[in-house]
Parts: sequence; structure tokens; C-alpha cells
Amino acid sequence: DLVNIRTALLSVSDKQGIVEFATALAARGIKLLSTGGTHKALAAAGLEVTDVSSVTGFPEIMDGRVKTLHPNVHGGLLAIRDDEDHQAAMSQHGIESIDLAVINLYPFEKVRAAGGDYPTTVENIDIGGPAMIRAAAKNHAYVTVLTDPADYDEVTQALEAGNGAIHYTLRQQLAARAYARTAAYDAAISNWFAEALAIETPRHRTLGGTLRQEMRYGENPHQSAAFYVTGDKRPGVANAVQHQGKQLSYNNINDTDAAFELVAEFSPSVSPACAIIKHANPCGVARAETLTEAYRRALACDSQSAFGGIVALNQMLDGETASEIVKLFTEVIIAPDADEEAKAIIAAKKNLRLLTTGGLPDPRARGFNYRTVAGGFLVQGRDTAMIDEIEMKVVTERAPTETEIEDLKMAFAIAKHVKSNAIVYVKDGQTAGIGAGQMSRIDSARIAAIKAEEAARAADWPEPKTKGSAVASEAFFPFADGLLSAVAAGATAVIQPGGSIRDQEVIDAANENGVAMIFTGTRTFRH
Ligand code: 93A
Repeated sequence: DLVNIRTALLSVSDKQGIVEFATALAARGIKLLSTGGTHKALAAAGLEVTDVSSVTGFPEIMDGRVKTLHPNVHGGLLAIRDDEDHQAAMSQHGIESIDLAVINLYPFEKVRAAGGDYPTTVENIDIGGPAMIRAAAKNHAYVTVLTDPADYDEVTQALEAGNGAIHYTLRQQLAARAYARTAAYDAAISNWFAEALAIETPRHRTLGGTLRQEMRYGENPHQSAAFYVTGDKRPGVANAVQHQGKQLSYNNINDTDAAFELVAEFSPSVSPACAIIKHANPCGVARAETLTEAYRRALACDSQSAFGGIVALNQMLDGETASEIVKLFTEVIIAPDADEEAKAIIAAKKNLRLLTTGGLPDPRARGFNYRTVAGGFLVQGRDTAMIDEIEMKVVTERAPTETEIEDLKMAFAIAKHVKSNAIVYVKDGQTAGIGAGQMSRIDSARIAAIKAEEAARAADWPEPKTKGSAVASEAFFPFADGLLSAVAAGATAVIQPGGSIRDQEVIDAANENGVAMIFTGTRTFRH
């Protein structure tokens, strides 16, 4: 099971740790081969290293596009060491075996993330590197392959323990990592192409990502978990800067994403906005003249649920808002930015995580959602439905007033981010009650009204904010009962897709109660 290593090929773009690792190899008497830049780095460190050109008998040509794509390299990696025919081919063609390959690829993902132009990004598609990685990994029965500087120490220690040889089980594991790496690399390339060409069809892209973070556990402590990033530059939880606090958990990442995607529906050029999220559903959303006021109003919707929640803001966190937020136990704050005063206030709360993103994600931007099912996964385009781009058809005798329209639009935008069945009451730019995740729409409507009553009691308001409110339903009311429940709670305006065979019943009920109703023709389920 142990294979002695005599020759190593090193070809790395990320030179981090390479000199130390090569030094450890050389100290074991392992012969070093390498490509141009890597050769230079190793030679500069005083190591004896052979240029791969002397193995191929070819110079690096075409700006390095062809440097290791040669039978002397690939034969050396792929030969079955105890196969007579393979041995004969080696001696006939003067091929020498390569027992260990250290390769990391042209930084395609980094260039993409930095917004490299088209030709630069294409030039950073590595061809020879993945070919060598895949060859070495296929031949893991004899060859050790390293694709990540994070693996250098492990292999150095294994060499030490094996007295210059590597065990089969480690070679197998390294091969598995190698194919994970090349698969993620190719996925990043295909996704970049699909993005660059603005093509959404699944044939043009694949599911793939780079491991960002392994977590102690997933949604529950008995589940394993990891966070992968796709290279999509969308401002949000994957691309945020975390200023303080411990690593985000699986649930934190999920909820923080939900929070920021929701608050991004509200342009900061219109007004400050705040969303507070629990278990991926909003428990309060509000707009106001100031950010502090938006936070206070969002909190007032359901101050009980907001405990231990995630706060998302649509503009820079300021000191006043920060000092308001720290009054309540909060898990995470995410905002486009934070000023120095705010950072100092948050710093006093060691466990509170502050994330800044540099901007808001475009709610209209295309993208994909994934979800697993037994034996496969589902892919769909992001829900980019925006009320300003949808025809709002008034279906009742009374048309909504201007204030009602503003609240209807806000309720529609929020309902898109609430688990179905979703009922969202909004009054004066503030959620009055949210009903989420019920199996029947009428139950969601009732729960939203109950939440509004509780909020009124907690805040000592004379009446629930559902009185005189606008209400959104993310899918049609199948019967008049849901609408009547909203009327009972005090709603005066309704927005919903329409499309039920009983639409007329629902419209009649609205007219009988003087309610103004809009049909959007667009449903925004979220299951
Ligand atoms: O341009 S390539 O696709 N053609 C090749 O033949 C080739 N061989 C190695 N890229 C190739 N490489 C890559 O060069 C490696 O994957 C590595 O990322 C990089 C190392 O180049 P240097 O040693 O010159 O810095």
C-alpha cells in the first residue's frame, strides 16, 4: 500500500507554501520538476529543480498555453507501474514516472470575482493543470496529487511517517479532493459563460461551488454542514465582510440571506428600510424617514419574535441605529455599510455579528435557486417579480388611494419573501401583521391578525395596525373567506394575483365591504 516517491512535479499559480513544501520534498531526496513561474520561485529559494521543458523536450509555447501537455508528462503520471506494456512504452519513449503532482490552477475564480474583462477571464481558463490533476488522480494507485496548499502539511507529515512513502488511503482521499476541485473549477467556468452571455437555460450551466466553510453542524446538531460559494458577485451573505463575532452557523447564513434579499426590495433612494428575520420569515419590516425609525417600527411589529433575530438594513448602519439595535439580543446585522461610530457601538457586543456588503443586491437580477429532492435537485430562476413592472389591475368599484397603493406595493414585495401561504398587512410603510407557512390561506390571514393584536397590546396602541391597512396575498384567495378575514381585521385594500374560479365571489365580497382590490396576475409562492 505504500509507494515510494522519487519524482515530484510542481506547477502552481498560488505559490503560497510551495517553497516550504518543496524543501520538505527535496530533503527526502525527491527530484523536483516544475513549470516556468514555479521553477523560478523554487530556484530563487535555492532549491535544485529541473525545468519541465527538459522533460518534454519542448519550450513552453503560446504564452504558456502549452507547457505540460506532452506524453512525457502525462505518460509519467498515467503509467501503471507494474504493467509490462506500460513499462515497455516508458522505456521505448524515454518517459520517466512522476510520483507526486502539486498543482493549483490559474486563478479563474479570482479573476472572475475581480470582474476581469472577457479575454483576461478566458485566458485564465487552465487546461494543462486540470489535465495533469485528473491524470494523477486517476492513477492514484501510484500517484499522489495535491491541489490545495491546505494539504501540504498533511502530506509532509505522511511522508515523514511513511519514511518517504504515502499510504494508499491518503492517495485515494487526495484523488477525491482533486476531482472535487476540477469539477468546481469547470462549474465556475460554465457559470461565468452563462452569466457573460446572459443565458439562463440549465444546459448552459451546472451546479458547482467552492468550499468556503465547514460548520460544526447544520440545521440541527446531528447534521453535518458546509457553505459553498459559487463565485456570483451578488452583494449578500456570501460576499460580505464580517467585522466581528464568531463564524456564522448554517441557520445564521440561511436567515441572513433571507433578511438581506428582502430588504433589498426597498431602494435606499426612496427611504431607509429595515427587515427583521426569524427562521427565514420576516417578523417585521418597515420604512421610515430615518434608519433608526425604520428599525424601531420593524421591531414594533413583533418585538417578541425579534429576540435573537437577524436585522437587515438597506443603507449604511449609523451610530444611532446601532445603539437602538444593541438593546435587544440580535444574532446578526447585515447592511451595505457601517460608519465608525456604529462599528464602535457594535464592538461592545462581542457575540453580535456585523456584516457589510458594499451594496444591495439587485432584486431584478437573474440567478438560480436550488433545492434537493431524493435522488436529485431542482433548479429554478430567481423570483424577480417586481410590482413596478407588473400591471396592477383594479378589479373593484373603488380604486385604492395613493397611500393604499404604496402600502399594497410594499405588502406585495414582502409577501414574495414569506413562506406560503403568505398574508402580509402593511400600514403606513410598516408591517402590521404577517402570517406565514400555513397550509391554509385563511389560517395565515387569522394568524397575521392575531400578531397585529399582540403588537398593539405590547406597544399600547389604541388598535391593531391592521385597521385601515393594505393586505397582500402571494397567491389567489380560493374563496371569499380569506378576504373576509382580512376585512374583519380592518384591511381596506387588497393585492393578490387573482385567477381563482371564484374570483367573482371574492370581488363581490370586496365591493360589499368597500374594499379596493388589485389583481397582479403574478403569483409569488415560496415553499
Ligand atoms: O496554459 S495551460 O493551460 N497549459 C499548460 O500546459 C499548463 N501546464 C501547467 N496551464 C498550464 N499549467 C498551469 O500553470 C498550472 O495549473 C499552474 O496553475 C500554472 C503554473 O505556471 P507557472 O509555474 O509558470 O507559474
